[in-house]
Amino acid sequence: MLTEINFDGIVGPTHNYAGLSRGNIASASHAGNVSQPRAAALQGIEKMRHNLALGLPQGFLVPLDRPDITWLETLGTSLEAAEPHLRAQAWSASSMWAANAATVSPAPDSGDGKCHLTVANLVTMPHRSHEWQGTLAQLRIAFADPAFAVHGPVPAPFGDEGAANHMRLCAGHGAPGVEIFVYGIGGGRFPARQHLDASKAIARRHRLDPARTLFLRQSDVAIQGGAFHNDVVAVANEQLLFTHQSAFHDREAAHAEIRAAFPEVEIVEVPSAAVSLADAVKSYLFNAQLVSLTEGGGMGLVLPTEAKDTPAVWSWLETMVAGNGPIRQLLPVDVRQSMANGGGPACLRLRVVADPATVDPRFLADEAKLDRIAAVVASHWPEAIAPGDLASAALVADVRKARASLLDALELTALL
Ligand code: SUG
Repeated sequence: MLTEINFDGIVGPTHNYAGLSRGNIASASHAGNVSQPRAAALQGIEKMRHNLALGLPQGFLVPLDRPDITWLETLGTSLEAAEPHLRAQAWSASSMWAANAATVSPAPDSGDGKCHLTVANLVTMPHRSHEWQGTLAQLRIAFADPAFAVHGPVPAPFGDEGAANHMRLCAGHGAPGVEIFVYGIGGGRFPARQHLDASKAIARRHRLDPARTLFLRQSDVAIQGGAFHNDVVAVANEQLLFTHQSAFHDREAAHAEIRAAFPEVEIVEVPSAAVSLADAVKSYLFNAQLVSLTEGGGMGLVLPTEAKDTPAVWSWLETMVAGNGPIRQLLPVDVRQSMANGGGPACLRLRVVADPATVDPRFLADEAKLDRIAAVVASHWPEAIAPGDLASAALVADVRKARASLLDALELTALL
């Protein structure tokens, strides 16, 4: 049976705050702070447990090999000799944000009846531009079954940031959907990371029906306000689109296109007058996992605790759930370590609609496996990383050993 599985990126042992993402306000404002990789990974594991307890199928992707010496070698340098900005770019644990791992088109949407995945090239940000190789290696193992078609990246220079700029509307996860690609146009102070040509290439490769595929422009106001990905200002699930008023370039035209392609859509829009764009970005209200609860429970919003701490946001949400709308439950989770680098609950997961029996079981989670992962994290992940530590050879040895222990525990040493 086709069902939605959330694959969370396990936070890697090199998680640190180097302020690498221009246009990502949280990343810039926490630059130079001391990170807590162990706490970060444990927060992510608790989120997975939380979602399992809701009855939601859960999978994961493992951290990449960082610091990425191979990448530094291609730049003619090494960990010891690299300039500090390149060294930090080699160390980043940014693959934790699995919403940027790939774009996924479920089988019912595709002309060949396969679930298609295109690994994201992430070319806009140097520290993320060398993620795709390690991510693709995992996707090829996890989704090796003929039910899937796994594609390499769209070539540069067409920037692609994966599912973070992609939404799907459907009557049910296993039914044919309308896929919405949201792209940006550059030119402002902050970069637009998703190119229209990349989105169109993915739609062609995934054999999507043009009548059920939309390309909508993200508003410049949103990008310049810190929404470096569309999933910072909008999220969809089944027939529901939950969006901020300033998400799209031409709001009326965008809503009209969506309604024409998918007349059953319900658009829940948060007006700027109730929640400013700044509060939406700060609280990551829209970077929630909008999930279908079991047994006619309606939908739930798995939100960062920051949403609760932002008065305008929380009062709007409380009023909304008290009404008769599709979202019935507000479910805050603590992912503060990730949030400080601009990654909320939805950034940490990649949604794949598939039959779990077709997924390599090594990438699927249950409580017992999460216990095993948590035990490795508790004994091997560094407690703290300060900016100066990135030059430490001892720390490099520690984080390599930490990752190897995890891969060993998960029987994924092929990824070493
Ligand atoms: O690409 N942060 C990530 C956050 C990605 C969030 N994902 C989604 N919205 N789906 C980014 O900006 C910060 C890294 C640093 O500064 O060290 C970073 O890469």
